Amino acid sequence: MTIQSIATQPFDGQRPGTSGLRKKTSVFLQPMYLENFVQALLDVLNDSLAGGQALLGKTLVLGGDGRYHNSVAVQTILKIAAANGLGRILLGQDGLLSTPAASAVIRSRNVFGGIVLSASHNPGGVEGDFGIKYNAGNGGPAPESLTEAVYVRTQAITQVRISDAPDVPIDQLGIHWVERMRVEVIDSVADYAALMRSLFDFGMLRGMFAHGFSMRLDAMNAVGGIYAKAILEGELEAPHGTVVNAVPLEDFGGLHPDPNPVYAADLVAHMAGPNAPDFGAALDGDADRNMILGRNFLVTPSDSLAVLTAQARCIPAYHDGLRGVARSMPTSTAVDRVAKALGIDCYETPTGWKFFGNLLDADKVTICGEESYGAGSSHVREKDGLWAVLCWLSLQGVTGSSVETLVREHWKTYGRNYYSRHDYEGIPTDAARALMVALEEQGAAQQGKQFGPRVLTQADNFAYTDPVDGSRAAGQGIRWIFDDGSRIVFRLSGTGTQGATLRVYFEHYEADPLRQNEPTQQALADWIDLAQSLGQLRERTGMDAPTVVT
Ligand code: G16
Repeated sequence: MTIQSIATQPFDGQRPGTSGLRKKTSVFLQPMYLENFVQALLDVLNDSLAGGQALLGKTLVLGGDGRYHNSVAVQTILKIAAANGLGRILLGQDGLLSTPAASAVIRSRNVFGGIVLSASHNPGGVEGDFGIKYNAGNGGPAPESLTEAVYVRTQAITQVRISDAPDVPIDQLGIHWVERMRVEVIDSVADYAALMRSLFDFGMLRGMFAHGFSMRLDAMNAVGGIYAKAILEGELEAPHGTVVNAVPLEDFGGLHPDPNPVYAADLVAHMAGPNAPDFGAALDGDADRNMILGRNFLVTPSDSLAVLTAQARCIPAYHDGLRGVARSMPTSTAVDRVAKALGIDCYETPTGWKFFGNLLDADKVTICGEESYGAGSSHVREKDGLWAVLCWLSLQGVTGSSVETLVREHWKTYGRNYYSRHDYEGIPTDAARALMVALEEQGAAQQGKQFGPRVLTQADNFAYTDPVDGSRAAGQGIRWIFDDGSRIVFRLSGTGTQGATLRVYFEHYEADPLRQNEPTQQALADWIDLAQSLGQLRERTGMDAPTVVT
């Protein structure tokens, strides 16, 4: 075994987006592409302490969502890590760790940080996407200051240090070695399952299934299957078959592992059918996203966050109440009303889980959530799909109410925030940038004007100052806010890998219980028309209609 220095040249565009570096798999398959990025990351981490030896002897967690190239990438990273002086790697068995489980392992074992291989909800396979992200010692996504430093480093890289050691048998639990670096292959589920046991009343949940409660969890052939099987069918003794699409596959069996009504259409249909179970849920590629359904009833992520906040005391971990809550800017303001009623703070952050990290670390918030099917709490520093499922299971167990009843009762108490997101995918990048400039100008020009029964009172581009460290993030999405509190928000996705995706978010508040039962698109029709006419979306995107509506 020897450590080699291999000459390399920078690749363009290795700048991490909303959540790590995500590209087409074919891009990652280029010789040295992954190697360059990992070396740049380790260089930056090394330099983070004076003397430039920060990583010497340190431990990193490593694992991924099991998509195509996962196991090859794991071996490459082990060899680069060993050549760069790491002391130990905690590797999920078979190279598997969900994003929340990686966060849990980093925290429970108190290690330096971790590398997660995932392109999240994006499709996998040779034709699909691949990704890599770094999580810091708090278990959360690296802050932008670090990812930006890594990007800068990728643009100046000249060599990669790598061992020529043989591959590690990553399927075998226990201790292996690469050079002088110890590789501990750990059970991918154990730390995470122990954490869930500490948060929820597993005895009560087990009792629900023993008394015939039925559910279907669609793991979408992704890594969440191993966690859902072990916890739901294993520990909670839900009937065999409760978890479907439970075996992680390299191409997710051709599914697009994004838990929303469009890509989890099978589950939605099943929940509307004659044999629908009491409760339905789906997870995404790396199991940090979730979708919640009742019988023939879909819960929007924004409502899910609001209901969880209102009912958190049903769950043992939150019996004593919440410190505060946070949501990303495009997420509906439903949770704001709950926070107000509870007398706790509610923070509005830019899109991206990394923005919740400081608030959680400073104990300012306990629960966070996003419109993009993400929710989580202070138990880790990532969103956590199965945690959200266990929360909803607990709510149903403690209250004896169905998902639909819980949501309808919530609307009666707090009002309903009708909410929808329209995506326009695959817009040429330059056209998308020009569109955003035009939308910002248009908003400014129309501010103060009347549109039907309402006035556009505020039009701006969202900027955020972190209340903990004072860091600032500008240009985080264009907001058109009306005098009745309704909003249209425009932003470009930070997770796509092809062209640009425009996301348009619509929100309208309805306090009157008699007007809370309209179909969502109908209830939002005024705003959808306005976005079209003022924003000239058809002309500017070249598309007659959004490609995805959720
Ligand atoms: C990532 C981030 C989320 C964020 C989402 C938004 O999710 O972790 O915090 O809400 O991206 O994506 P976009 O920029 O495309 O709207 P994930 O699940 O892809 O890691």
